[in-house]
This record gives sequence, structure tokens and C-alpha cells, in this order.
Amino acid sequence: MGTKWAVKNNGVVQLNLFSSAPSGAEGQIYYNSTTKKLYYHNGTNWVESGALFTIYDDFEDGIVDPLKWTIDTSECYGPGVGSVTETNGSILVYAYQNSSDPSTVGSAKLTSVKDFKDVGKVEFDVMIGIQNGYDGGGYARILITDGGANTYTLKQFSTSTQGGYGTDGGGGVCVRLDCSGGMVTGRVVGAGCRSGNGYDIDAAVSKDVSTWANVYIRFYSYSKGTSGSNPMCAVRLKVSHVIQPYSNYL
Ligand SMILES: [Ca+2]
Repeated sequence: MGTKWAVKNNGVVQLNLFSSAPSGAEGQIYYNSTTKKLYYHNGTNWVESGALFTIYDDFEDGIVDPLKWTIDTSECYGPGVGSVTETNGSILVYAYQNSSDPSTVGSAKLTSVKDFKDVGKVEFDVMIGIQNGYDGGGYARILITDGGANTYTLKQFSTSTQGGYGTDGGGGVCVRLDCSGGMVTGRVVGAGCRSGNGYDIDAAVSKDVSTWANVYIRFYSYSKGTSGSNPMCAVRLKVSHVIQPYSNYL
């Protein structure tokens, strides 16, 4: 903290300067000397004053931020491959597997470090593509988790329903959640295509998380081969601009 709060002789109020967010309580304000913005505290979070929403991550610099995301590729076995890479504007959660050994998988998980329980409204966009060969299979899944055994799938794209059999498939969705009152509610809306057949996506989500200690957002790609002649499966999940909370938007 630099300059202390004061009223200057010319009548201007000088706030304390913080280079990063301090702890806070409802009704407090502070000025961030790094972002050059004014923030107020709504009882749960610091919110940028005057902004309709704040950005948790817009994947702006091509580097996965370990303060915001945890990457897990520990489920990759044998020739299975899983990776998470950030480009400017989006992040790719990728799984690829090309083996006739059904015990091998490729997978990648991206999980928020932030606990979104009771933070208010959250929104993000996801694009998904799945390609599988003969007998290969996989899925891309958007879910919430308490970090342990509790999970709730917001939307799953799988080879059996949307990826296709020996063909390509995929779609794009916007996920809008309201994380408040010990609940996670909202909608997943979008559209997709498989084997020339278009489909609508408009699914309500509702989960009582009052007994969960935390609510993390996870993006998960998984691929697995079987004994077919071309058991490859590639799963691409791309997510962009996670924003929260917004109060006067959409
Ligand atoms: Ca980044």
C-alpha cells in the first residue's frame, strides 16, 4: 500500500493505492495501481466499478496462468496424448489417442483455481470438435466439481451422440450460470452438427451444491481406442473469455 487515504487541500479525495486486491468487505472501495481501475466490494468479490462484468480469464497472452488454472494430464497412458495450450483469445484442451489397445487413453483436464461457489453469474463460450475412427471413442465434457468425488456435468459431447462414427462432429455452446444460494443453475445454449445432421442445444442445468465446500469449473477431453482397424480419436475443446460476475448483461 502506498499513499494513504486523504482529502487534499483542493478537495480531491486520495484513495489508498493497492498493487493487488486486498481482503475486503461489502461496501468498501479501493484503487488498483496495477490495473489503474477503481473497485468496490459486493460482499463476495471485488468488482470493477462501472463494469458490467469482470474477466476471470480472456486467455490474452498465450500463457496458461497457474494462478487461475490447474492442468491434469495424469490419465494419459501408453501412446495417449493430452495437452492444454493457450493461444491468444482461447485455450485448447486436447486429447488424442491412436492405438488398438483399449487400456490406453488420452485425456486432458483444465480446472479453475477459483472457487465459483456463490460468486454470482458466470459465462463462457466453448467450441468442440471430435473426430473418431473405426471403434475409437471419446468425449468433451463441461462440468463443475468440488475438487473431490463430487461432479456435475453441464454438457457432454460424445462420439456416440454427437461426434459420429468414423466421421467428424462438434458444436459450440454458450454456458450461462448463476452460482448463488448454494445452487448452480443456468443454461447451455448452442448448435452443432454430426454427419450432416444439425442439432440444437438448449439444456437447463440445476445442481444443489450447498453441501459442496467448493465449486470449480472443469473442461475435460477424453479419447480412447478399441480393437477396430482405425481406433483413433481426437477431441478438441476450446474455451474463451470466462467472465464473472455480471449483473446487467444478457
Ligand atoms: Ca494467460
